[in-house]
Parts: sequence; C-alpha cells; structure tokens
Amino acid sequence: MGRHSAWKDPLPGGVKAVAHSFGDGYKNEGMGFQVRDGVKDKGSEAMAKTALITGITGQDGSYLVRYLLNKGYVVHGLRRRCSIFNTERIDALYRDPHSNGVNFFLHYGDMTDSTNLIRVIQETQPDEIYNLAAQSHVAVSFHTPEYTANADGLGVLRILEAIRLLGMVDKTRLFQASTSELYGKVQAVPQNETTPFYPRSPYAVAKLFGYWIIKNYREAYNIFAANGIFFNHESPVRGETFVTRKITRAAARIALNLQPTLYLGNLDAKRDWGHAADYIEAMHLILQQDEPDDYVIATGRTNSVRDFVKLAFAEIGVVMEFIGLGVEEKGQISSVDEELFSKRVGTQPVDLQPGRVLVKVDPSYFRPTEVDILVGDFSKAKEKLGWQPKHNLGDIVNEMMTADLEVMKQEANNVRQGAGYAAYSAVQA
Ligand code: NDP
Ligand code: GDR
Repeated sequence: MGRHSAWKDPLPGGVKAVAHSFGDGYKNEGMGFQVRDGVKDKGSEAMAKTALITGITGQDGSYLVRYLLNKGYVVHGLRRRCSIFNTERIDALYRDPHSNGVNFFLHYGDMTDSTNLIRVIQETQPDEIYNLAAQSHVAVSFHTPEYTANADGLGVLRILEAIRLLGMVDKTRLFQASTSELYGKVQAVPQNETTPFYPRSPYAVAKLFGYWIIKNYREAYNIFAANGIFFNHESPVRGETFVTRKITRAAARIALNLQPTLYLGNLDAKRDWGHAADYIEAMHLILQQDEPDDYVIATGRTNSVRDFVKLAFAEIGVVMEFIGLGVEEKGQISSVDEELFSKRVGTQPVDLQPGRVLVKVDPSYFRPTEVDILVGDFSKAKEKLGWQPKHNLGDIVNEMMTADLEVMKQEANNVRQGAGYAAYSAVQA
C-alpha cells in the first residue's frame, strides 16, 4: 500500500482501477492511460473535449483528471521527471498505452521550460487548460523563493504566451489556480473578490503575478483566462507536509504506537478548510461560463490548527486539551473513549492515559511572516456558478482519518512482521 489509501480502489463514477506498471521504453513521452469504464459520454472522440492539466500528479490534479474522464474528456497531463515514481495518486488510471481507446496521456514537462510548454500545448490542442502546477508549499517558498517565483509566477505567463503564439486564443480556455494566500495580512474578514491583496510569502507574491497576468492577458488579448481564488482544500491525498494531513497522519500513527509526539508550528492560525472534490468541480464550472471571470471558492467557515488537532484525535475517541502559552503550549490527553478507540483503530489504547502530552510546538515550523486568518465569502460563485461546498470540516476530518488509519495499520503490520520500519519524513514542513 502506498502513502495514500484513497485512490487504490475502484474509482468514483464506476471507473475501474487498473494495476500499475510503468515501463521505461516510451519513445514518445505521451504515455497512454485509459479508463476502462465509467466514461459517461460514449460519443465519438471528435465530440469529446480535450483538457490539459498541469500539476496532474498533485492532490487537485488527481481529483480533476477523474472528474473530467468521467465527463468524457480526453485528458493530457504534464508530469515532471523525477528519480522515483511520483504518479502514485494517478497510478490507478494506468492502462497499457498500446490498448485501444486510450483517453488519458502523460507528457514530461516543467513550468519553468517555455519550449516544452509550447510543444505540449501545440501537440495536445487543448480546449481547456487547468494550470494547477506549482511549488505549492508556503513555508518551502521561503527556502526556494526564486524557483517558486519562476514556476508559480512566470509559469502562468509561459502558458498564456503559448496560447497566444500558437494562435489558440479562440480555442483554448485557461483556468489558473489562484489562492487565498493573496489576501495574506487580511484587509477585511471575510474575504471576497474585491478584498485588497497583501501577500505574505514568496509563494503568495508569485501567485499574485499569476493572478494579474491572467487578468492582463484577458483584457489585452481577449484570452478566456480565469482565476479561481481557492481557499485551503484538503482530502485523504493531501500532501503529507500540509498541516491537516500532517495532523491526521500523526494522530493515526500515535494511535498505532508508531510515533510518540506531533510537533507543530503556529496553533493559532485559522483557515477556511474545504474538500478538494468540491473545489475541482468549481474549476470546471468556471471554464464553462460564457465570459471569463474570477471567483472566490471557499466554505465561509474558519477554524484554528488547534481545532483541527482536536477534531482529528476525537475521531479515535481521544479528547485533547491544550495547556500553556506560545512555544510552551502543549496538547495533552483529557480522556479516552476506549470503545470508540478500538472500533476505529482495531486495538486497545496503549499508553494513552489522561495527561500524556501528544502535541508540542516546534518554533522551526513558524513562518517568517504568517497569515493569521482566512475565511472566504463565496457568494459570487454561488450566485453565478451555482456552486457551493458539499462537505463540512467534520466530513473531511473523518475521511482523512479513516484513510490514514488504513495506511498506518498496514505500516504497523509491516513493523510487527519485521518487513518494514516505522519511519516518518526526516524533512517536514
Ligand atoms: P500539490 O502540491 O499537491 O501539487 C502540485 C503539483 O504541481 C504537483 O503535480 C507537482 O508535481 C506540480 N509541480 C510543482 N512544480 C512544478 C513545476 N516546476 N513544473 C511542473 N509541475 C510542477 O498542490 P495542490 O494539488 O494542493 O494544489 C494545486 C494548485 O492549486 C497549486 O497551484 C496550488 O498552489 C493551488 N492552490 C491549492 C490550494 C489547496 O488548498 N490545495 C488552495 C489554493 C490554491 P510533483 O508531483 O512532481 O511534485
Ligand atoms: P497554507 O497550508 O500555508 O495555508 O497553504 P498549510 O497546511 O501548510 O498551513 C496552514 C497553517 O497551519 C500552520 N501550521 C503548520 N503548517 C504546516 N505546514 N506544518 C506545521 O507543522 C504547522 N503548524 C502550524 C501554518 O503556519 C499555516 O498558518 C495551503 C497550500 O495548499 C497553498 O498552496 C494554498 O495556496 C493555500 O493553502 C490556500
């Protein structure tokens, strides 16, 4: 079992998972994938729309490709060359490229390379491009600011220029994954499409360039280019170093005695957390409108990192309380519901007595400049797109904990059988 359990099974919409086996002899980097079932639109290929997704190996890409394949799209994805496989989230869609009816293709590429973006767009002739590729970790952007600016900022310009230079302005629509991080040091609560921006990280500044270049090319060249100002969205396949997944993984590991303590940074930060499955539907809707426009996509509710910790542990019957202040703050067990614990974890709680400290603050996770509170007003999306979130935070935490418990039970088994070892990433963020 991989790092994520969520995509190992038959896929949503009746799409069947197919065993993965990447060969290394592809002459053409257009690798073939096919969804065997579940393609609702059985019309001819000439009728099918073609989409290109950058960032297809990421959380949102893995949801979006399934959504579009189920709608009958032919989907092309941009993947980076990596020294190990980085396609775990989409492996279940793999199908021998020599088969008939392949409708999902991967192409090597990078947002920092104009030549390859131009070539892939020319070869694939997409009706819709979803630009999801980014160095998306805010804390990491302080360590790699120039690269982040290049990939997340200039990368957007490269795609716009490719559309223009290839004469595809009338054919191709572009969705840009903009972010609530643009609001940064917030100038109003909640934030909507007219709230002024105040970015607080190299990531956010790079995304600000992306946001404005989309608007500028829309006005200057009439390109159908639109920003989705997306607030945080999570899922069982969220990257492991974002705070929600870090917490659900750690809670599952602590329950199974694989890890003693969870170290976090700023527990006071408040975020508007939604579900990735809802947000990718909004991306698609944004590109189906008559006119290109920019939309806030959010839930309208905000919670602190501390709240999220409590919700995650409550899933396994562990009630947490926080004592102390600042870097001395600690999360300790207040009580344990043993029946719920054994139902969810499958074992009796070991060493989980009231008073035991499970969460500590490590200042190395603090950011040089922080975004204290985000909460989005999605009224425009509701009115114009008919979009609203279907999942609440309780649903999200439940789904993430269920998936991480499954992954960690397997890891605990491996440890017991001496077939593996309990390791957690040496570099967390
Ligand atoms: P992930 O970090 O999970 O995925 C990012 C994707 O971008 C991965 O496929 C990654 O490839 C790819 N990528 C990174 N750098 C490059 C590059 N230089 N060239 C090509 N591909 C690259 O992000 P999410 O799926 O969570 O987010 C999708 C997009 O939405 C991002 O742009 C993010 O900034 C934005 N966003 C996300 C929000 C969220 O809460 N999830 C909220 C608002 C905006 P690899 O797998 O090889 O690393
Ligand atoms: P964020 O997400 O920065 O909002 O960006 P992240 O989950 O990394 O942080 C959320 C908040 O939690 C605080 N925090 C910690 N964060 C991490 N990663 N690790 C910790 O140990 C920790 N402790 C506390 C952070 O300081 C922050 O306040 C995400 C990304 O998906 C972006 O790409 C996207 O644009 C925004 O959401 C909207």
